[in-house]
Amino acid sequence: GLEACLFDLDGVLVDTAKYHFLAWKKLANSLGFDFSEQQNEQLKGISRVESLRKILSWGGLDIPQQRQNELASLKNSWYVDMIANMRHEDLLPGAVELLNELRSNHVKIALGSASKNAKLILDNTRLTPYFDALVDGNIVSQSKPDPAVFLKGAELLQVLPSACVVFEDAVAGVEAALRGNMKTIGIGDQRELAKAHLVVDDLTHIDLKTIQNLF
Ligand code: B16
Ligand code: MG
Repeated sequence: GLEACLFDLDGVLVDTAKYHFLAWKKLANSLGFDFSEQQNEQLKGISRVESLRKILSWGGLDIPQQRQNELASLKNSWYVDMIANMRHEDLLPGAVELLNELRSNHVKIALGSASKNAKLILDNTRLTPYFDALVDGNIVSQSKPDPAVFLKGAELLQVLPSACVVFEDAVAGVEAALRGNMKTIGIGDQRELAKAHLVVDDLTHIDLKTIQNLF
């Protein structure tokens, strides 16, 4: 049965996916090209360096590693400016209600995010106290769809992967959860996230009962 819930951050608990998109778009535009919202789906859940590599390939640009590092830092500085004023009120609908219900029912909770900015966002939105374990891009370098970020979370919580449910908005994240032998709930578009065990628009559609029914 259910023992733990593992949450992705961007696009599941907080609405930061739009800021990643805006910052990457600004970078691409500064390099003389653009990319679509459809292409942006492929960047969700993917690490910063991997994202940049994909974007540069879309623009047909071959850029030396040193310059790539500078571009990644530049994008991050824009992104950090955009999230600097995030508050508790910026959490996605249903997030706090679900976290409260899980805590009062003693379901363990971990974060499984690719982001190196995760701690900053959790602190600004006052979510940190909900988590029994935090796994982010500073701890795990393998990018989703590699399951490492979620397997590490299960390990820290001392639960089996098969007793975990992963909440994800990214195709790569759903794939990572499945490869880790975990149940997964997709947040977003049904067609995009078809491989998930269940897909909903947002966390208001989820309570403990819905999660337990997956087992
Ligand atoms: P950063 P998640 C991911 O977070 C984002 O979905 C992805 O768009 C981003 O590139 C990645 O974090 C790295 O973020 O640049 O802040 O280290 O969805 O896994 O919580
Ligand atoms: Mg995400």
